[in-house]
Parts: sequence; C-alpha cells; structure tokens
Amino acid sequence: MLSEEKALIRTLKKNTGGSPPFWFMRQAGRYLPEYKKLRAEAKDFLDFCYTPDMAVEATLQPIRRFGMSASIIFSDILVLPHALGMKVWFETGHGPKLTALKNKADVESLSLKNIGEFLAPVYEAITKTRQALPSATALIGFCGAPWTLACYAIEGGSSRDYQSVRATALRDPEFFESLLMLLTQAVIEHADMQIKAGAEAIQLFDSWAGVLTAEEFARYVLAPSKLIIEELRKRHPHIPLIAFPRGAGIGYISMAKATGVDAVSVDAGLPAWWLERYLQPECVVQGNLDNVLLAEDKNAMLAQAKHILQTLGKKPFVFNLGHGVLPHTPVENVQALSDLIREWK
Ligand code: 1CP
Repeated sequence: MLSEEKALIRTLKKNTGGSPPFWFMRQAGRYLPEYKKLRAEAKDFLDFCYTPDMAVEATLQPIRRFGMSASIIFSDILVLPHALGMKVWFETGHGPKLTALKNKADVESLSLKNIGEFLAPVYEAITKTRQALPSATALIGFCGAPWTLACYAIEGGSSRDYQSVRATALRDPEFFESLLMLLTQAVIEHADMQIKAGAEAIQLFDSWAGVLTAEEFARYVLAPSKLIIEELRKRHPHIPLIAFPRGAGIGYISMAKATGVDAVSVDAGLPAWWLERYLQPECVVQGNLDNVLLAEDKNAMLAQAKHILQTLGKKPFVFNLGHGVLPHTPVENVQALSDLIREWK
C-alpha cells in the first residue's frame, strides 16, 4: 500500500473517513511480557537500541497484539546526543545519565559529522521494520526536540523542572544558544536520515516544554521547531510532521500557527471540548487519553476514550495518549482500548 493510502498518513494530510487511526506513545515497552523477555537478552538499553533485530522485534510486538494504525521505531531521544559525542548511559531505576555540558567549548567539542555512521543501526532497524510491517501500518520516526535534548545535555540527566537549565540559558545565553542551534541541525539530519530509511512520518518530542514561560517557549520551543519543520518540508514535502510540546497549554495553538506543523500531539491536561474549539481549526489533533487512567481503571478509561472520540472524531484526528504507556498498565486495558477505537463508527 502507498504511504498516502494508510489511515495515519491520510489523516495527517487532513482526510477523514473510517475510524480514527491510533497508536500509543511508548506502545513498545515494559508493560508487555514479550518486551521484558527481549529486554533481558540485551546487555543494556542502548545496546538494545543499536541492535537492529532487537529494535525491529520490539517495534513489531505491540502491532502483533493490538493492530495499531502506526508503529513508532524503537529507539530513544538520547541516541542523538550520544551520536554527537556526548557520553550517555542508562542506570536501572535512575533513568538516563549524560556527562553534562558546562560551556560553549563543550558544545564546540561535539560534532554533526558522525551522526549517520553512529546511528546506522537505527536507520537499518527502520528499513527492516518497514519491510516486516503489515502494509496498512505506517512507520513513525522520531527525535527529541532541541529544548528537551538541551535539558538532558545541560542537566546531565532527568530533573523535576529543569530550573538550572533555564538559569543557565539566562546566565550564559551564548552557550545555550550555540547548543540549541547545534541540536536543531542534528535533529534535521537525524529526521532526514530516518525518512530516507523508510519513516513515513516524524514526531518531535518536546517533553519538557511545559516548564517554560511563554517567552521562553517562543524562543526555545517554537523557534527551533519552526526551523526544523521548514527544512524537513523542503527536503521531504510529502512526509507529515507531528509536534508534541508536552504541557504547552495554550502554546499548542502557537505551535500550530507559528510552524504550520501538520499535527500537534496533546497531553491529557486539556479537555476535548477545548481542543475541538481552539486547536482542531488550526491543525490535526493527536491525543490525549490520560495514561494513568489507562493503567488504573478500565471502565472509566473506556468512557473517557468514547468522549474523546465523540468530540474530536468528526474532524481529522489521531487517537493517542497524553503521555507514554506506564510500565504497570494491564495488557487487557490496552487491548480493550484498541478494540474500542478500531470498532468506532
Ligand atoms: O529499560 C528500559 O526498557 C528502558 C525504558 C525506555 C524505553 C522503553 C527508555 C529509557 N526509552 C524507551 C523507548 C522510547 N523512548 C521510545 C520507543 C518507542 C515507543 O514509544 O514505543 C520513545 C519514543 C522514547 C522517547 C523518549 N525517551 C522521550 C520522549 C517521550 C516522553 O516520554 O516524554 C524521553 C523524554 C526519553 C528519555 C528517556 N529514555 C528512557 C527513559 C526512562 C526516559 C525518560 C527519563 C525522564 O523521565 O527524564
């Protein structure tokens, strides 16, 4: 089947018809017994990401069980700082760790030169997944957006609110801006190579957009996203792009207006009526079922899902969660949700 005929791609290009396409952030992962088994065979998480056969298998697992309209390649946003020359590792129970960048000289020690070679296993996994997927299932590639990648690169790992990263941007704007620019270029190249390898849409994850003021949001989130979207549009006019500035609130509207992105993915904090009224006129909406409800209360979750489908399903709409599937989510809840959306008229 041609990309344009697949439900996800058709919808991202603003055509409706049939039940809405669906996929779930973190649809591959620890809530699946078959993922845990596969994960136990890998030396560490990055080794898993860089072993194409494992990444392909993890990407296909949820599709076999639930038949989503799209798969997202199994990888991580932090492979890109890794490819730029930063040290990145994952400590069990502590999440990601990186050697923090301290100044402009640290940024200058990084290089765009080796991304293609370094991330060749990711591109190979994309090509192999494309070949193995059912023909109606679209394949999504992804990148962390520059602000979120800068958060990890300056903090050296996770933080609750990235206050020290915001402070760094104020104290040393030259350092911060040079990092943001490098990451913007890196995201463009990584997305470009994913598309060339077979990705049929790209999602930009700006997971920490919600900690910013409106002014910072415009500079650190909107401005780089606009550059990335414009450049990818030039290189690949037919590939739809999805932006996910998590926690952006009314900033979701600015994202659609300022960048012209095809679709905006929304967290669970905004009610469906608001999205229908204010965001659907600007772009295709993707979202936004609460991932906690999905894990905790099947009946309430199904009621919420119906409400979202009723409110947003009349216009081009991609069903997703507000954030990733949590590790303790019962498989049967994901099954019940998938069945509901697939049978929705
Ligand atoms: O041992 C393990 O299994 C590690 C857990 C894990 C997994 C399954 C990590 C570590 N990353 C992933 C895969 C992953 N990460 C995918 C795969 C495809 C899918 O969705 O099925 C994707 C799209 C990501 C993207 C990602 N990584 C984001 C953006 C989305 C989000 O959740 O906001 C972020 C912020 C990361 C960083 C990261 N990698 C891993 C963890 C635990 C984290 C988050 C750490 C934090 O909270 O700061």
